Amino acid sequence: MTSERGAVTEVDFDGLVGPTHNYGGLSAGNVASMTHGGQVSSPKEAAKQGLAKMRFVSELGVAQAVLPPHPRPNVSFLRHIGFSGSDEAVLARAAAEEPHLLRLACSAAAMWTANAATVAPSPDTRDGRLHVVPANLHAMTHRALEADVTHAVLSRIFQDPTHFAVHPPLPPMAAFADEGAANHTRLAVEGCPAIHLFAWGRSALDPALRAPQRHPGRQTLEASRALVRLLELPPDRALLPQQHPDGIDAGSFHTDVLAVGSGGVLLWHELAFVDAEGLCESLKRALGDSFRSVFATAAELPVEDAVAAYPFNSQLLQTPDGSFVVIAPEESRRNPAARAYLERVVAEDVGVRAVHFLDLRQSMQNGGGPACLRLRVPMTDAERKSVGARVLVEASLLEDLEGWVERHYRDRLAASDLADPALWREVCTALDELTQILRLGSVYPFQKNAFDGAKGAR
Ligand code: SUG
Repeated sequence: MTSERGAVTEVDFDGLVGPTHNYGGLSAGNVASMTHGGQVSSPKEAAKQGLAKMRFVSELGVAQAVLPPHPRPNVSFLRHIGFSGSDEAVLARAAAEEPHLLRLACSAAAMWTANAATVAPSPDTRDGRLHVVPANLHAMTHRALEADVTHAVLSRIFQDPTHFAVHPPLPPMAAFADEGAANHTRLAVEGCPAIHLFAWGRSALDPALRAPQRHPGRQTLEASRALVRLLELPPDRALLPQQHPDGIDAGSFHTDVLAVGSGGVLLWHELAFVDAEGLCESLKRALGDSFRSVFATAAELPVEDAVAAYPFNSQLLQTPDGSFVVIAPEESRRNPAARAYLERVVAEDVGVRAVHFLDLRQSMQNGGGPACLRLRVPMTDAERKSVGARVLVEASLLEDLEGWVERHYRDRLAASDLADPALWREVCTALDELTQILRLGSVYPFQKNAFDGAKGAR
């Protein structure tokens, strides 16, 4: 099955922040998550900040789309691990006996859709289709719970087999731990085939390769190799650099904490990858003189500042006039070294004309900046037309989503609220309504299986 190979335009699929957004302190190696664990969150503010970013991006003329939150608390998971009775009893028992497990089951981490999947667009693949591999997120328990619903949602959106192939996630095994597009960068310039970077933090099978010491290397080399095969990419258009172990140990749990690339431009920190010089040479060979990069040394931008302020966790967006803009978190404006680096990006002749700083504090406090909140899907016009749900953002959809958040979200959420059965009922009502707004059909277990329903007292 081959679709016509046409020009692609990037569509940014942002995760809509879920009604249980909270600070669970769940992600070892993610400095912000570890620092803010236990604090009171505001799901409503978080969702509004995310929607404001979507509005800003679509007003720049960049194609924007949305992916829905997952049902949380994950009552199915709690039942699977032995909590029984009515939904209320399941939540009460988990809260009393295993509060940490309840926090895992309540995480709204699916909002960071850079981790939803890895995508190869149709001009790059051998069969001319757009390929998607949902991430198994095996490295973190609260995130591994996302794979099934993500797979169901992406299969629904990209359901037309003439254009799309949605694969199952990689096997849920430590050797194939896959974090999705957060470790993947596609660089493409006029006149030569795109090149894909698949970065990894550790090898499951080759103990000789240096691994980080303090924090987990989430993505494996073996997973990255499997992705190249599944995405139908020619092996000579894929590079597999290692994430720098010192970068991971400093808090760069994903590549996108220290690097972002798009078109022919790469913004990166010296602790993003092992052998930065060798990688730069390979990219110049693959992309020619059109490849541009703005490299930050640790002397210019200490890694601690890069991890705290997230200047690389920016969106590098091509606007309709062909120039690029950077969407950076407000924290990067306040950090002098991060801000000076981004000013240098604009001053240098790499085609970036402006930096816009947005307030995403609720997400940032869990380690998720602008780049974490979006999955990039380069698509042809024909592919966009065949999307099987109302997820491409236009003004009326944004208004519908803003009204939906206003009606259903709480202003504040503390750890002690997570077992509140009313919260679970609110979530089911809200998400059921959302699937109608987005015309997604029944993608959630609680919609398919009365066993998990909000009403169900058994
Ligand atoms: O996997 N935080 C996410 C942040 C993901 C950021 N994504 C990218 N870099 N692309 C993570 O560590 C924290 C949840 C908590 O502690 O409540 C969390 O899962």
